[in-house]
Amino acid sequence: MERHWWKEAVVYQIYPRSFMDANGDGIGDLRGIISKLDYLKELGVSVIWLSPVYRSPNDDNGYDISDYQNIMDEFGTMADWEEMLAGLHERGIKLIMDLVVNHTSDEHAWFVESRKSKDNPYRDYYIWREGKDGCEPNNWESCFSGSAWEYDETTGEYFLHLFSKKQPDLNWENEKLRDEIYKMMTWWLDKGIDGFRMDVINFISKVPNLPDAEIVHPDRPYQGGHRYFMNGPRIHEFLHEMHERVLSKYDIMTVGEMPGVDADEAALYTGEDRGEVNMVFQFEHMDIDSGPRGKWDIQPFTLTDFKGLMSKWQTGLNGRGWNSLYLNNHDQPRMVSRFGDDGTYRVESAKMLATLLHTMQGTPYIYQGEELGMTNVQFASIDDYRDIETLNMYRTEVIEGGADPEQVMRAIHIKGRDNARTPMQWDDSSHAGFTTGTPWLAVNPNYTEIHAKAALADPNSVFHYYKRLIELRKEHPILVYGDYTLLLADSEQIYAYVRELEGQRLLVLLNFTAESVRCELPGDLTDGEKELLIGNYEAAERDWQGLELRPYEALVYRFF
Ligand code: TEU
Ligand code: CA
Repeated sequence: MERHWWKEAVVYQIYPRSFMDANGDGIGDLRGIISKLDYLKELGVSVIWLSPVYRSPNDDNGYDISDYQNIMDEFGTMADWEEMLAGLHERGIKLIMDLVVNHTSDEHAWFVESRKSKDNPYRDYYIWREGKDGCEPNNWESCFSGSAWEYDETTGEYFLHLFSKKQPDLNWENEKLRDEIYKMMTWWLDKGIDGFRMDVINFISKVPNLPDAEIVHPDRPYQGGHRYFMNGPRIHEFLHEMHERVLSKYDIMTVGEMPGVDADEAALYTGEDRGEVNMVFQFEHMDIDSGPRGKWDIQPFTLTDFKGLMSKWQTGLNGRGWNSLYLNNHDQPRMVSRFGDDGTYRVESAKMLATLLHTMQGTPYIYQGEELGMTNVQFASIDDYRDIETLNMYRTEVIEGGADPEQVMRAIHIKGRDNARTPMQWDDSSHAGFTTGTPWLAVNPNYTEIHAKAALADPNSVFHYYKRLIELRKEHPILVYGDYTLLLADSEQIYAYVRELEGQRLLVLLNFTAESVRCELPGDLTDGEKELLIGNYEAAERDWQGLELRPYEALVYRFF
């Protein structure tokens, strides 16, 4: 397997709106990030993925871009951005920017032109269709509820928006549009950035006649059209073209966010001889608790289900491509609340999950606050929420659909995206030291206990454990490149595996429960001479014949 810096990297995701507010308007900004560069350096991460900072009316917090080559007013200026980049590079940290090119804002100059008339030169930059019998051109549902089509009176046609109606989809069939995107990407790369995280990049190629989706939920007005736009007919061609024209000219890192991709498809996107992207950011393990009706249809899952999914990616992509390792981001609930225990064993389980992420094959991603063990939040009222996905769903289900508000709020508490977006908890002063003003989204009330200042001061904190994991990955290439073999596949309590590289061997043992669990390992593992690389409890003498793992215990051993 080829070695690359982006395989050995640990990425830290900044969601700028919620990271640090420098000017007291309640909104995180670039100068706030600049003030925390030493914190990032201290943690030891090698790459920052910065969620969008481009000009935007903020219908979807910057994922609706009205100008790709300017900075959002609330976040600061291009000079601030340049200072941030220089500050990162001085500290040996690379920067990858979010590239959102499946759609723009409806306030982007291209769309403003496009909607003016049917013969406008920009008309074909977007996906316009006539209605069908006075209704939408097809039955697709938007990812943010309702129809994926919006009627536009000026020309009497509909435009496609897979996300909000302020996020019209770009028409990648149009070569001129593709040229403009490549030019814009080159402009950013020439400013010195180190790569791109590509938003829903496997949605850009749609089946041209946009067929109706199968009716899977007859009780719903719209249906998921995924099979007609996920991994669509020209997707590999477009990505290869982008690689040839832009990406291949730079030593950069590219990660494609790709909902609905499986390991075989991922091998095509990331195969090293194919010239598309370096790694995928996939969702199979994020869908583990989603039922047939989607993410809000929350279902229980077992540890064996989870291990099965994770292992499928570990073995399925080994030597064929490259994966991202994550359990949360700005769209997902907090990992300690979802996969661990955010009560009694918050610290132990946050460290245990971190151990999993940093000891598998792939590139680990840390989402801001994860290194503190930040948790989900339960705001009492829908008025406390800001996320468009959550608000649209609530309106559709409760206000228009008559669903039980309590039940819907429960789902929001478990799955809502604002769980991840409450401001970073820096200290125990008001609003967690995030702002001197009123934060755009309230701080999680547990900030008095969970915050960076306390974590930095406590050698046993989640933060210092992450720091050690990041160092270990630099010291031991086996953590990055080693083969993975699952052990104890049927255990509902323990996640155990072996990593192997060039005659070296590591053993990882993770207790996913709040109880002590006895761990029966094969003889060659219990007998071999080994050293503890990292663990989330005080080191103790172990009886390997009847090994007991304490609640949420994590252990990583190296064999001699
Ligand atoms: O998310 C794409 C995506 O797959 C979402 O539908 C995701 O599954 C959903 O948010 C989970 O609830 C990307 C961005 O990460 C997200 O923040 C944007 O809202 C979206 O694209 C549109 O740009
Ligand atoms: Ca601000």
